Amino acid sequence: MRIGIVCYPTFGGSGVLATELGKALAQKDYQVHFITYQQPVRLNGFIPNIFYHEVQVPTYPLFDYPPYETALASTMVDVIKNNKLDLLHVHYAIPHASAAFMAKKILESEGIYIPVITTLHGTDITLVGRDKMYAPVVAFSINESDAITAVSNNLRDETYKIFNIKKEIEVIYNFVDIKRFTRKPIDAFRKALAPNGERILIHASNFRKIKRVLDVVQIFNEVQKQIPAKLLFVGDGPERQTAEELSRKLNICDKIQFVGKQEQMEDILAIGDLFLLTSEYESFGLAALEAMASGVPVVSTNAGGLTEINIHGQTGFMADIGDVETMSQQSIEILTDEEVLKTFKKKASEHAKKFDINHIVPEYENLYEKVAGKKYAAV
Ligand code: GMT
Repeated sequence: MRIGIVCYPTFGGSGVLATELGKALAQKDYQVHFITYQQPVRLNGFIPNIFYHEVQVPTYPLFDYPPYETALASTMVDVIKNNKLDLLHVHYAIPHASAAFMAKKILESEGIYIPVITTLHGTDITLVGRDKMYAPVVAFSINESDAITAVSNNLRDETYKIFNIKKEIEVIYNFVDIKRFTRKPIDAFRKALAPNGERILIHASNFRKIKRVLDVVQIFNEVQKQIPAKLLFVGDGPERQTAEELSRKLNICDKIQFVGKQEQMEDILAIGDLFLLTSEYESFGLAALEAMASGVPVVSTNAGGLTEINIHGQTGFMADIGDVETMSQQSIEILTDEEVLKTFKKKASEHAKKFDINHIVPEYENLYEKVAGKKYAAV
């Protein structure tokens, strides 16, 4: 089967998920065509069965805002026609679902039928998508998709609450490649960061406001008062500077490292003892799942779909959004005793197996069969 995948090529979870899905499909002999404005971050090197088509957006002095969506729809049309794609799978509704609708209609006028699957990832619904400047287009193009998936039950329910969606939304959870994330810790790396055997806490995100990274700094501040510890901040974004300022103000900046955007998350997580995710909302929390797969327990908020992956008291703990005090106590509870920590680590990695790539990718394959089946029936 020939599949077009459209996603954001950056470090965000939706792009990561779409890229890992494409790579897994290519290994199973699907022909996968990525259509994005930049090479997706986890798509490096030559991979058989994978093709990358860059969306070029011509500029013109008249354009204050270059029309990316138009260029994307035109590229979709070109790639679908010239590579005889069987279906288009778009990740993140804005503007991918509406561009796909446009491409579908153009092709229809030429007698070509292309089914479209839209996967909803989170802020495309709960934050940006509900903005009244986007909402009508988002709702319309979701409804026009041939199949819709959401990455958690919470996101499915939120979508039904926010928009008038008339179709079924199938939940297909995010996944992780367990084999890849069960790395042995690199001793030299651990020693460089925590030379005296300190516990290592990790937070990874795009540092958007929704992640509440200042809560991470506050929690760490409380933890390091009780336990020798270091904090690793992975990623970059708008709130990084404020987080750095707070760590200087609290006089703990020698215990915190900001390492910026990193590709080898499996090596970083392998040296971790605890993952902190303090978000105001997470449709799923792929970063937390990758931590768990690496045997790192998670202290998180109980926001959105996090309750569907983090088991309170087993794989970590959860608390209300902004409840720094409880999350600090929970972190200390996990990190103080070696045996307790071991038990949490074991449970975290065991539970992550439920979301292994080998269980979840076949769910997408089944959906492809169903949707492409409709295509052949329509021809
Ligand atoms: O979390 C982000 O800011 C990135 C965002 C994205 O769209 O790339 O992540 C969303 O999709 C991920 C993959 O499905 C989910 O694991 C994240 O929970 C979700 N983020 C939010 O809902 C805030």
